[in-house]
Amino acid sequence: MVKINLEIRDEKVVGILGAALDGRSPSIGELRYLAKAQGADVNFAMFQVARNLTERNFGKKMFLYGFVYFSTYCRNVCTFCYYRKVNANPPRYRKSVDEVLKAVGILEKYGIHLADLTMGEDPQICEVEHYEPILKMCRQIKKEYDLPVMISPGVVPRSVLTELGSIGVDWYALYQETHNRNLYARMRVGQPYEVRAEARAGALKEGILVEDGILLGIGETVDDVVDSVYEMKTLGAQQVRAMGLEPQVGTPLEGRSSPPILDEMRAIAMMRLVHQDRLIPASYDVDGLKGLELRIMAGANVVTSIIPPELGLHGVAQASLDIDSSQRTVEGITPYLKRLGLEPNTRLAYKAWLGKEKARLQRN
Ligand code: SAM
Ligand code: MD0
Ligand code: SF4
Repeated sequence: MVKINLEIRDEKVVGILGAALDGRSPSIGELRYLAKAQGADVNFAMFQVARNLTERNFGKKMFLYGFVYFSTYCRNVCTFCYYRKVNANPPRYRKSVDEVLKAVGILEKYGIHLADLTMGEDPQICEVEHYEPILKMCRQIKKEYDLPVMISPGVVPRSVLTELGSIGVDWYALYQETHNRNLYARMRVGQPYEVRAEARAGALKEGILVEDGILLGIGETVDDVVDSVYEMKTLGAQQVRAMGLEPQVGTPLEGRSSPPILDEMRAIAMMRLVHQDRLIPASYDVDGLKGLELRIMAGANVVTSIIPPELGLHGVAQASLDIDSSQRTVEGITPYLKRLGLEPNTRLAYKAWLGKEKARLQRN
């Protein structure tokens, strides 16, 4: 039994966290209890246990993901998103396959462990060119670079997932945002819940690893968060995330405030207790450097949304924060990791992790 001095008065919380430290994840009822337990002592204990589990599984090393938002056009009207079709504010651009290749080349030289290629559901790419540009860029990247690739293109037909799988694309990222169907319908307006959920299930069947995620600060209850933590487990997602809403100009949620960072930290810690050996990102894209350390201390083991400067690329929740000042780079964040006694992991270790997970997928 691992010993951590949990100075908390609530015996039930001590029992739940103690069991988690021994590798036994809380039951859904226990997680509900934990999610509602208040107090600085409970928070610190949760983060301490989550961090301990993270280091037991991944050591004092972080994986780093590069981010290439290659098309900001979108046919959807997600309530929270800056890039929703009807918003006149965001810059709209569509990078060519060559431009994406160049950006990935720069990220590769930085030493990132994975390139995340993301787009809005761009009608030109989806409907006019039938996803061919995505397939082409993935093929080229896999040919030119020895680099793991994640694709975040929104919902795509199964046939496209089959192609992506055969090209060797490693990950399909598609966030449900919430697993409460009513709340989902208000967030992803006009996008059927099942179609989105089935796209992830389809990707797993094609041998592609999957990331699911939730948004916080959109009107969810504590129970909704707990349900999501378990739904993501049921699906079998290899990477799970929680991001706080960044209210965007020109969207229906413009007047909201961001949820407290503590909510995000608690969600990350809860995910870590249940998804002990899965990947959990701390995104630069929510509030930049300042929140990165806190998210890591709550149990995250991947830094996402590293963006090469001067290529005119944008973030999702933070469209331009720190990009052209080169802070959103590996060099920019490494000193902050060092302050926590952490360092970047190696691409070899990342690939070994992917290999193990893919082999497990094939067995199932
Ligand atoms: N268009 C694709 C899609 O929606 O699946 C790919 C983009 S996806 C990676 C964008 C994600 O960023 C959303 O799923 C959401 O979780 C997150 N996001 C978008 N707008 C946000 C905001 N204003 N604040 C925080 N997170 C946001
Ligand atoms: C991030 N801006 O990691 C990215 C994005 C898409 N797969 C991820 C939300 O924060
Ligand atoms: Fe489009 Fe994705 Fe934004 Fe929704 S979240 S509006 S699908 S870019």
